[in-house]
Amino acid sequence: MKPFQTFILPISSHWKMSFVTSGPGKYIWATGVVLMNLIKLPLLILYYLPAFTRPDPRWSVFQSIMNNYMSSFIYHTAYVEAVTPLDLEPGSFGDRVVKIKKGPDSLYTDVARPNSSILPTTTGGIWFPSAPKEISFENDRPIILHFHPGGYGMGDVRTDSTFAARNLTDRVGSYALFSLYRLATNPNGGFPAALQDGISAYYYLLNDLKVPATKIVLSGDSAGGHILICMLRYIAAHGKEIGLPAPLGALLWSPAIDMTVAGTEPDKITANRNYNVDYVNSTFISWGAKRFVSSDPAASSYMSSLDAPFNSPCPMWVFCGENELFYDDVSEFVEQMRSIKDNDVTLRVEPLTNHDIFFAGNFTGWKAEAERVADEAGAWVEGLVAGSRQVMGSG
Ligand SMILES: *[C@@H]1O[C@H](CO)[C@@H](O)[C@H](O)[C@H]1NC(C)=O
Ligand SMILES: *[C@@H]1O[C@H](CO)[C@@H](O)[C@H](O)[C@H]1NC(C)=O
Ligand SMILES: *[C@@H]1O[C@H](CO)[C@@H](O)[C@H](O)[C@H]1NC(C)=O
Ligand SMILES: CC(=O)N[C@H]1CO[C@H](CO)[C@@H](O)[C@@H]1O
Repeated sequence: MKPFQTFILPISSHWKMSFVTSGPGKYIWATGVVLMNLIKLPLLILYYLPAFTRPDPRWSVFQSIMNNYMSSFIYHTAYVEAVTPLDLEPGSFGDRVVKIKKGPDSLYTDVARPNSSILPTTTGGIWFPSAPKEISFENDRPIILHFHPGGYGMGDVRTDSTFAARNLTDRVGSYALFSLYRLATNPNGGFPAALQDGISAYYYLLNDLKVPATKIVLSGDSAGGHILICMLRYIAAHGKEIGLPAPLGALLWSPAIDMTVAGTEPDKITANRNYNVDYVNSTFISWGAKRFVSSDPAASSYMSSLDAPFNSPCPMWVFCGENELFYDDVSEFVEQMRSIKDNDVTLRVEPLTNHDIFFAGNFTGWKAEAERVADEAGAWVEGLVAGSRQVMGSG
């Protein structure tokens, strides 16, 4: 049940296109949405007091309300098609923002090959908790390259990544570089733009900063997890030929598995058994997916990994919440990946939680759970580090 969410004016789509998705209309709209959310707060509190009205009766009133707000927020962002431009200016982040140039042409082959509209370009990243002055490996904690969520439609790292980043760098690695990859909602941002940017960022760590691949953990949540799966598939297929080595490991937090048009069409999303307990709205998913998908038949396994498992270049740790819209896809993906010889895939499921608590848990009422899960990811990475130390010691 998603009560009080349709504080939407009954407007024609023509009016919407001309007013809401551009110019000052967007701000007027946003102000209206904030006001409506304030007004509905007392109603929501009353509504959720009896447990049976909550999305999941085991949730608290607070979790139910925050879920409602989160749902409303991402729905309205998608509704007004709020574009997040690629911002490479340092701003208040100073030297923590780095520009990342494209690598040599030979890095971008097969599905990542440039065409006249989508080609490797300068993008960037933001360091957490600070810019590394010099890369050293005290306590052997690896460097993390992370891809943020947002359905390929939104997410700017600056305003929304503190919780995830702090927990990544405090519990899992030493420094984390959050990629500022091209979003599909920007011009020429469809596939393979984000894959090209992921390749460039990984190459930047290896080549410009001279970080050994065995000291790099790749990480991504939601759509960022989708980018990461594309990268692993790409490294598996072409790494040897183009000189991109396997990283130490990969962390996939609530990854989006299927970004095809069929997989993200509204009927399929609303029919999902977890639709009513997740804040992810079909309008939001189709917004990014429609702009992201490529019609190139060679790229079909990159659009969705279902029924297209591959030999992962490194061990994978996969997290998903029991109440997630993506839960069934993630379980199936893990099972299929495990069916490939030598793949090492760990799955961690958290009861009750819905989408991407690693990113949103501080807001949606799952902070303690998110921190515990980050701890476990840290222990898993420690295990990999100890394993690689043993191999080096014995070699
Ligand atoms: C998405 O959310 C909006 C606003 O909450 C709601 O009006 C719409 O029905 C939702 N979409 C679906 C398919 O449930
Ligand atoms: C986490 O949430 C609290 C309020 O619940 C807020 O004060 C704090 O700024 C949030 N922290 C981050 C990093 O988002
Ligand atoms: C470039 O490639 C993308 C992805 O395959 C495709 O959608 C787009 O139409 C191509 N553009 C041109 C001009 O060929
Ligand atoms: C251990 C740790 O760093 N936990 C942090 C996770 O992120 C939140 C928000 O920044 C912090 O309050 C926690 O301390």
